[in-house]
Amino acid sequence: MKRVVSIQDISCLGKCSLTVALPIISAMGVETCVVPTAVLSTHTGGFSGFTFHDLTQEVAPIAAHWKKEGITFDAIYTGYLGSFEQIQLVSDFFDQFGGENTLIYADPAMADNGVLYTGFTPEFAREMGKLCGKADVIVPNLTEAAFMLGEEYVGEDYDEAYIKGLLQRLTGLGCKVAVLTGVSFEKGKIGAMAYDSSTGTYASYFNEELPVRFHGTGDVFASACVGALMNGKDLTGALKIAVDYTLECIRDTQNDPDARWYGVNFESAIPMLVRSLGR
Ligand code: PXL
Repeated sequence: MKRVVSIQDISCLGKCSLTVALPIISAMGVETCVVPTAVLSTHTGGFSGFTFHDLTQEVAPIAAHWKKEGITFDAIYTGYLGSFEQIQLVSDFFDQFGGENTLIYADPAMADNGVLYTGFTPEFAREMGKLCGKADVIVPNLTEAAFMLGEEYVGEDYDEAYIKGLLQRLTGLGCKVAVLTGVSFEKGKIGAMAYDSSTGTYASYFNEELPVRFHGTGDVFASACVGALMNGKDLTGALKIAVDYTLECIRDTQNDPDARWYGVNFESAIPMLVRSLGR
């Protein structure tokens, strides 16, 4: 069985970060270890008065213990990080546990729709860009990509040439593969496009775009995509599984009269995700 470690916060309610990564990657038949970087009562997207308990001081001791135990990982999956210090610690974690047999997979979860999430600055985004430069695969959305590169966010006004250029500039940060999420070239279709700088090839996959937006879909996509890669899928296959699953989650949420505004019904779509692996 493959073993992934996910390093990000745990938002106790709100369906994002570790409460999404753990169930999704586990359901895909992959052991999921965690390094919780902070405990929040909820995510920061739309709640006010959330609690925040920083766990930065735990990261190095957890890593040291695992090192002593001789633990290795097939992938290191990083998500939302709360400070420059955490970025540095995660960079150190890559140095300690990275290697030929370990996929470093970074989701620079920090922005959407042209704006940074509460508490982040453009300087933080550039630092996250440096961390992404150490990864094998990164999965930003268009806003995160622009902030990491210090570029203007172009909104929905772009074409395929722009996305290809953006992907190349992202791999210029140092990562091997860049995946852009939330890409749409055609009304009613949305998906992901990737560039593998080691082969100079692009991959993409699109499916239906529903006229709704929910919080947490980036984390759902990132978790399903790394789970698919750990199941031996190639890049195109992983994009397909992650896009189709994210769409199914959004559809289930849209069709649920009791759906909560703060996340998607990723749970009800898990059987579909597992079937899509063909296991
Ligand atoms: O979904 C990314 C995420 C993770 N963790 C926290 C967040 C967010 C997005 O808002 O606030 C704490």
